[in-house]
Amino acid sequence: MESQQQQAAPAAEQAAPAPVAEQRKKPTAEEIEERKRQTDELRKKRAAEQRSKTAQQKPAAAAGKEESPAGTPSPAAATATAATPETFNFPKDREGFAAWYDNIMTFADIVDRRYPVKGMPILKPYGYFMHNQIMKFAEQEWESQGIQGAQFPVLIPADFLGREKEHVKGFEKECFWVTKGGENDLETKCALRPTSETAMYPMYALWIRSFRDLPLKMYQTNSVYRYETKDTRPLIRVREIPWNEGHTCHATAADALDCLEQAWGSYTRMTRDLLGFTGVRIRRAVWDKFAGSEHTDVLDTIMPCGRVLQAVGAHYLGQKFARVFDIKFLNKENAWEYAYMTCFGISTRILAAALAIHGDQKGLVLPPMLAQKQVVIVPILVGKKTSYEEVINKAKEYRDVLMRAGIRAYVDDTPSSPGEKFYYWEMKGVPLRMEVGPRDVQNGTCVVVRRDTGEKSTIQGADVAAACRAGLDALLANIRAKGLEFHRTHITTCNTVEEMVHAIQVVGGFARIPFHSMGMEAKVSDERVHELCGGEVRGFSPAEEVPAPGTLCIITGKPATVWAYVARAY
Ligand code: PR8
Repeated sequence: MESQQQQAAPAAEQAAPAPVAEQRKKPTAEEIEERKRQTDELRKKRAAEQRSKTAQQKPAAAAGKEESPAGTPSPAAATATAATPETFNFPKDREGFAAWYDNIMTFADIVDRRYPVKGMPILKPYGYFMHNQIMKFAEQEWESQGIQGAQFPVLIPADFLGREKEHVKGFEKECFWVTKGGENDLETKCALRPTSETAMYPMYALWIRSFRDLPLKMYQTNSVYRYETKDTRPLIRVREIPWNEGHTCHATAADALDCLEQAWGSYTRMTRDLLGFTGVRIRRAVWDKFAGSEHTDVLDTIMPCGRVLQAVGAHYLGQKFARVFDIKFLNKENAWEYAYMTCFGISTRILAAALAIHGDQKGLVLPPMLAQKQVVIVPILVGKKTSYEEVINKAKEYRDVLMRAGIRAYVDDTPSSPGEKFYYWEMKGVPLRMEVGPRDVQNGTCVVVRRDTGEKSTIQGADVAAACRAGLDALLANIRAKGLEFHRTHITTCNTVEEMVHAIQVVGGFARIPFHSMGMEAKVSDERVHELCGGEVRGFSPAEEVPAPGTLCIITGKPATVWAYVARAY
C-alpha cells in the first residue's frame, strides 16, 4: 500500500473536503475564505513538490538523451514539462512519446532515477508490483509446464563464460567484472552474470547422465547485468536487468523445439491476452542471433514512437552449448548423445511495452493484471443529506464486496478534493473509478467510470462486483483491440526503396520488404538498408509464405527469398 502522502493527488480542481464536524454546520464567510486560502496553499505546495520531483529525476528523453546519474540533472529538466504543474498532460504521439515515457516514469512513481549508478534506476513499489505480476504469471506458466524454479550464483568464473566461443564474443564486452574480495585479488576473475547459460550448464553436465534425467527444465527470476553502451532508459535498456529466464535440456531436437513453442504460448497469453499488446514474432538473421544459438526468435513490439522493442527472446541452442559443457546422456540405444537445449527470457521490457502502448495524454491506462488498485473508490462528500460516515462506510462496504470477489479495490479517503483524486488516479492508470456520494447512498447506487473511455455508468449496489468485473473485462478488451490495431496499421509492405523509406521515416513501425537472404552474405545489404532509411533488418517470419517467384530484392535486385522486417529499434 502507498503512503497517505503518495495517495494525495497532485491536482487541485475542487476544494478539499472539510473535516467531519465542520460539514454539519454552515461555514461562515471567513471560514470559507480561510478554507480557500488553505486549499490554494496546498495546491501550490503540491505543484512545487511535483516540479522539483520531475526536475530531480530528469526528463532526459525530452532532450533525446539518456538519463544521467543522480545529482546531475540534465539541462532538459527545467524545460521538460509542457503540462500544468498539477496535472500530467503529455501527448503520446510519435514525436511526444519520448517525453511522455520519461515523465510518466516519474509522475506515476514507477522508477526513481536518482540512484548514482548509470542504468540502475530503482523500481519503486508501483513499478515493482507491475513487474512482479508479470514475473509471477511467467512462473505459474513454467510450473504448469514442468519447468522448475532454481537459483544459481550471480558470479560466473571467467573460464566458464569463455568456453562457448561465440557466446563469450557476444557478451564479454558487456560484462561487469569482479576481481577483488575485500582487499584480496580473487583467484578467478568472475563476471556478474550477463545471462545464466554459463553458470547453469556446467551444473547441468553434472546432473544429466541418462535419457531418464531428461527433459531437465529450470527457470530463474533474478537480475542479470549488462554493461550496455547504448543509451540507457528505465525498463527498456538498463544495466541491471530484472528478468525471468528459462533453460531446458531435451533428448531430441523435436522435444526442445516443442518446449520453445509452449513457451511462446505462455508469452502470447501474457502479452496479447492479459496485457493487450502484440508484436511480430521474428527469426533473427544469422548475423544478429543470440550468441551461441542455432536460431533466435524474438517478439519485436512496435512502440508509439515508431521504433520497435525486442520484448521476448527465445533461442534454440541445438547441441552447441551441450558440446562445450559436455552435457550428454545415454540414450535409449545406450549410446552417448549431447542434449538439445533451449533458453528464453523476458525482462522489464514487457512492462515498458504494456505501459507505452496503452497510456494516453492523461497518463497510464493499466491492463487490470498490472493494476495494484483495480478500482479506486472516491467518496464524494458534498451536500447535507447524508453524513460523512455514511458515505465513507458505504464506500468501504463496496470495497469489501469487491475484495471478496477478487478485485483489488481501495477507498481514497485522503483529504484531497474529488477532482484532485480523479486526476491523480487517472494518471496512475487505475482501470475503474467508483464514485459514492450522498445521493448514491440514499439510492443504493454508485457511479463507475472507465479509465480508457471515460464512460460513466450508474450501478445498483447489489451489482458492484459483477459490474466492476465486467468493466475490467471490457476495458481490457478495448485496449487490447486498440493495441492490436496500432500494431496492424504499422506494418507496411513495401515494393520499392522509396516505399520503405516512407514506411520507416513517416509511418513508423515495420517496413516489410522482399529481401534476398538472411544468411551472412546479406549483412552488407542490412548496412545498405540502414544507410537508406535509418532502420535495420530485424529478421523474417518463418511462418510466412516466401515472396512469389520472380520477386526481386529491393536492395540488391537479386531474387527475393524472404520477406524481411525492417525497423528502427531501441
Ligand atoms: C538471453 N538467455 O539472454 P536475450 N534492458 C532490459 N531488457 C533487456 C536488456 C536490457 N539491457 N537486454 C535484454 N533485455 C537468453 C534468454 C537467457 C534468457 C531483454 O536472451 O539476450 C530483452 O527483451 O534475448 C531480451 O529479449 C530478453 O531480455 C532476453 O535476453
